[in-house]
Amino acid sequence: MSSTTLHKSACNLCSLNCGIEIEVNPATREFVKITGDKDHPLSQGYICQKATRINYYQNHKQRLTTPLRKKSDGTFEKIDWDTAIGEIADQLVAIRDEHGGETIAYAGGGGQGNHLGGVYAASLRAALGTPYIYSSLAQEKTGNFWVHGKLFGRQNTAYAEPIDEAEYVIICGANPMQAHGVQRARRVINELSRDPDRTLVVIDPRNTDTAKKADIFIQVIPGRDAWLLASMLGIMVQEDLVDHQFLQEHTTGYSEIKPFFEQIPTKKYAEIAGVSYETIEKVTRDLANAKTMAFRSDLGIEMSYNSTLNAYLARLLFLLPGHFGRKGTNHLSTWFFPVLGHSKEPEEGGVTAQVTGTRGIGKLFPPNILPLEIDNDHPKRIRGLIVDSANPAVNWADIPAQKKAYKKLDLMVVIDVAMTETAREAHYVLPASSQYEKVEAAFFQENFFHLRKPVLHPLEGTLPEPEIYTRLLKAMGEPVNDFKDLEKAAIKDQVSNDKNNFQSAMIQAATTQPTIKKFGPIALKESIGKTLGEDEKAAGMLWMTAQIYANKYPASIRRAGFEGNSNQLAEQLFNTILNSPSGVRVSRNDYSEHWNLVRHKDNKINLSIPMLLDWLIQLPGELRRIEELEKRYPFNLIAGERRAYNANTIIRNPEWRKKDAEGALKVNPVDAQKADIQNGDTVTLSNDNGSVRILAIITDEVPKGVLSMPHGHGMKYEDDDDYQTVGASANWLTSTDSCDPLAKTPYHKNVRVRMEKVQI
Ligand SMILES: Nc1nc2c(c(=O)[nH]1)N[C@H]1C(S)=C(S)[C@@H](COP(=O)(O)OP(=O)(O)OC[C@H]3O[C@@H](n4cnc5c(=O)[nH]c(N)nc54)[C@H](O)[C@@H]3O)O[C@H]1N2
Ligand SMILES: Nc1nc2c(c(=O)[nH]1)N[C@H]1C(S)=C(S)[C@@H](COP(=O)(O)OP(=O)(O)OC[C@H]3O[C@@H](n4cnc5c(=O)[nH]c(N)nc54)[C@H](O)[C@@H]3O)O[C@H]1N2
Ligand code: SF4
Ligand SMILES: [Mo]
Repeated sequence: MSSTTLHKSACNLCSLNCGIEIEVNPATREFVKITGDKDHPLSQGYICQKATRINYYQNHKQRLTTPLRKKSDGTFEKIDWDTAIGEIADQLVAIRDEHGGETIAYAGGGGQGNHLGGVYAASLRAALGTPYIYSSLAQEKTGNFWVHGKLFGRQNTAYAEPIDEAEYVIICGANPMQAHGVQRARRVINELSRDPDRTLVVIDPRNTDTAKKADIFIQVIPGRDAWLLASMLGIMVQEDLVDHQFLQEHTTGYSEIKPFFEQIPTKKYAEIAGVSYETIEKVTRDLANAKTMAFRSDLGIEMSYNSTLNAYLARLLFLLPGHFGRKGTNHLSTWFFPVLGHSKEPEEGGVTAQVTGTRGIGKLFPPNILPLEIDNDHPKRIRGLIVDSANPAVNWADIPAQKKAYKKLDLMVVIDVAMTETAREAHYVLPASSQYEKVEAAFFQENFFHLRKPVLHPLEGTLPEPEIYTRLLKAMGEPVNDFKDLEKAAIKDQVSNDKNNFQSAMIQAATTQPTIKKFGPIALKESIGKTLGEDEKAAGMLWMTAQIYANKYPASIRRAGFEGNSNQLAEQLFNTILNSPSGVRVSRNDYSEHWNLVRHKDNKINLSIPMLLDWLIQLPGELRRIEELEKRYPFNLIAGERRAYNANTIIRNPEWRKKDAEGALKVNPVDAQKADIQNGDTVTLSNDNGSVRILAIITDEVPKGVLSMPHGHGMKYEDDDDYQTVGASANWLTSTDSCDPLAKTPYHKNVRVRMEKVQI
């Protein structure tokens, strides 16, 4: 019997990144057993059923083990790394030099746990001279970020929703019992549900596992949240339930927004939203009077009609009664490892997309415009596309439009661990080492950072992304070799236990080597990184991250137990991170300092966003538009439900699912009866964009006229010689232009369709 080894890491299946312990058989590279890591400061041993199946991500038939190049007949041939890197670098340089770097775009950015590579990708983008990052985040959260930019002064303010600490909790358009989004979600929701002194309100069109735990379930009509939230704000303003002292101390603009909410016909709007007026009147009064109230929202209002307006109204709902910036309320925080930026508005000179003129938000561009930016004859259309850690050909809107657009590209490169649907569209495919074969990091949680050490050496033939980007830059002729002085200084520090040589060398390099800024991560990887060992050298860049954070937030770091001046704090942080296999709390909040995090000059929240107030008064017109659509198609498809066995498209082998293998469509009994559908029948969903076939299950969890299908299905998995598609991807039915006018986030929760039974 071969012996196994035990390693700490994090689950990569959702953004919580719970701590896990993996028992590995080094001989076979199999993950024999996965349990929760009790030492993880946040997850504390909690995992959900999905994490135990990570071996299906790590080991499967579609793992890539060699670079591939597409031949003229559309099939792929294996090529060696040097050839692949050399040819891709030449083609990138050729596109940049002939058409401009801005005609090359980067798509992806890490999914749920693959992030360190992104820093090195930034060096490649800098060398190419392109600001264009298309990201899955920009099909969900950018409306929120834009609103944060207006309210708090910066789009990239860290923002937290502590539903575990609040007395009154509203969950709107989120299903933490399945999708999590909240640490130890099932425990937190169960505790909330059981506690007679706390209240849980759930707003959802579907009677979800979370709704079943609620004290009050508000079953809104899909896509009508803007009317519901406006009605609640109307009640709040008209009954003067706002906290005037809070508004005076911490906000500006209440007098400007007040008239808009004084005019809301609250009863009519409740009726449009399909909810009981008495219920929302009670909820509004109670939330205003609660000692603490937290509000959690997610895709249910981000991927539906009026998405950016929803983000604004939802925030006013807790800001007006003063539930913000205290323990137990939503609040701002700090990022140790910032993944976002702040984009200026187009009229302030902010970068816009070349063809459609779309604004960037948080320095990201929305997937919904990507096909439009490629598939046209504009001189600045996208000609080169690098996709890393994303599978847009299944996950992003309008699969047919994407496939058509990709054909128009001069160069498409996909960097992935698996042969995905997107990889099949590419000219070159580069095999990455998995998230358990390289040093990686998890940091989406507040005040927290988890450096995940490799559990295995890279699978033969694969490379970690930091290495891929470094090689590409070298092959492009960029000066990324020139860091010997830094390396010497780092080694000197390591040997002498003195930490000053490296810092002085970095200061020196900053003045003498102008490229250090562009290639900083590589410089750190190749110097201080080398002292960490070959498999972990990519973590070298965290040295700089720690310096910047310590410089900005020394008091927050000290509250987490670190000591000394900002240099000492940075060194301690860096070393503690390197030596904490279960992750580290890097800082702690003190609410007395909270308002410094609001980035407007007066440190006050700016409540008035004229563009969204205009939108608010145009809701009646929006209703007419929706009603027209509803006439054309009888059903509202919620296209992308999170269930027990889906995890975006991170796990490809369908055998990982213990149930719901096909990802069935949920149909209300009345609708099923009308269309003569029995449990297990196959139905066709169709609209102008396309059609899919899907298995139906009948349940009153969805109301009449509403269908729900899961996200994360419809992948092709190799089965002997056959490629099987298991379940359907909703994105055959979604269109690029069915999206929010401002943030361009898709209306995936409001896909209008017809449903027919497939006659056999
Ligand atoms: N099991 C599992 N967990 C996951 C993922 C996964 O693939 N599988 N993916 C992860 C990712 S990337 C994300 S972004 C999160 C998303 O996490 P969530 O947003 O919590 O999950 P969803 O199921 O997409 O949608 C949330 C809820 O919105 C409701 N909804 C639909 N339409 C409307 C509407 O018009 N109004 C309101 N108020 N609600 C509506 C749905 O019924 C659903 O219950 O989940 C993460 N967690
Ligand atoms: N209709 C509809 N569409 C949706 C949604 C919906 O609700 N409805 N949800 C949307 C949401 S919220 C999201 S976040 C997106 C998710 O869509 P994507 O951003 O495409 O995310 P994943 O499916 O997680 O794809 C991650 C890819 O990264 C690869 N990968 C995993 N580990 C590594 C690694 O270490 N290195 C590299 N290079 N690659 C790796 C995986 O093999 C996979 O191909 O889907 C969106 N699409
Ligand atoms: S909640 Fe998310 S991170 Fe935690 S175990 Fe489940 S899928 Fe993994
Ligand atoms: Mo997501």
